[in-house]
Amino acid sequence: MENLIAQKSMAKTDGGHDCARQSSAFSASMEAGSVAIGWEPMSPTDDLPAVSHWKTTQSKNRYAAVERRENLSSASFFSDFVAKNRPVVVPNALQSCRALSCWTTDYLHKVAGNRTVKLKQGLNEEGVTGMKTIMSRLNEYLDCVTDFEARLQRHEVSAKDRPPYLHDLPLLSVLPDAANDLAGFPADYFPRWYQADWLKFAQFFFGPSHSLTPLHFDCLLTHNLFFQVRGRKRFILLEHNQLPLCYRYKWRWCEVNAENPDFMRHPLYREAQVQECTVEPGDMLYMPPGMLHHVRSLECSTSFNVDWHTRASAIHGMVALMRGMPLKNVYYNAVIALGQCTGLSAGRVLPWYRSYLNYVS
Ligand SMILES: O=C(O)CCC(=O)C(=O)O
Ligand SMILES: [Fe+2]
Repeated sequence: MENLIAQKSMAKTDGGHDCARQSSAFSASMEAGSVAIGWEPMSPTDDLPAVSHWKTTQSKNRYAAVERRENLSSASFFSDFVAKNRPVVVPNALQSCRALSCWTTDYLHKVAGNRTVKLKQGLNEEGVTGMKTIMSRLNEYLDCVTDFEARLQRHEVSAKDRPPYLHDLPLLSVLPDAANDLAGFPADYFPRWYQADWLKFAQFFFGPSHSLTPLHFDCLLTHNLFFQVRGRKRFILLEHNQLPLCYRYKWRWCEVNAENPDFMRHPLYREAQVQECTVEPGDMLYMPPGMLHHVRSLECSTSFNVDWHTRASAIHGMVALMRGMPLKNVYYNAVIALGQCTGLSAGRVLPWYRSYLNYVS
């Protein structure tokens, strides 16, 4: 709440459009027992230094670049990248989807503003141990993000003041009509088993500049196709075999701060082989199972992804029980393996898998 109070007092001094109205709306709705809850600042030591410094230090390309392949056919995608566990960026893969132009903040207000959404607060360089989830009306959240972006431009706030992150929610729960906006989507990048129902497996992300997902791998050891719709994101990537150098905790997270590693604290990371890419609106990024990724929004950003299995990766994901994969995750992998091996369609197995899509690990 302190953050909202701070924003409120700043608002008084500059008198412009601000979070003051939202903050009082948040407080009022909390008093009324509504689901909306205000958010708090991260501790001053968390996360990034002042924005201007961050911009100069973090926009440098310091690591090996992930391969970029324009017009990659789905056949080459499977033979050259999926089969070889290699990441790739396909620029403009979404070029024929109208989502690229229409998924603006105004549009989200209009089509989904009244929905209640779950937000993640405290995803920062310190990791995920301080993370909380809070509920908000989407329109109040969008207003706060808009306000934050305006203040950031004017250098009145810094990265650490950013609002929470709408992170990893089922796309159709936010935008039930997304299919219309994604007509022309290249679904042949998915295995045939997913092609009719891929949208039901898609997860949505919307967040302010500087939003961060710290270093982790995807918890079911799925393949991941990530689609950038608006804004840019920087991915720092490491192959799964680098995991012993990254100081893992809670199954899938790593202590290392991939943007600014502390080699005194994490000396093994000195040897790590690191790659990176920046995805822009329309781009698709493929990450093979287990690839470690640290993701920073360079601007206010809208994205979605689909975690998917082949038969082989689903079975591999079950065997990962021996390596410490939580039982719950093994169950989800078993559901997908069962569907793919018996011919039960993706749509038919979805009821057993759906809770994974709402699962916050
Ligand atoms: O975009 C982000 O912040 C996180 C993306 C991610 O972790 C994923 O696609 O698995
Ligand atoms: Fe991820």
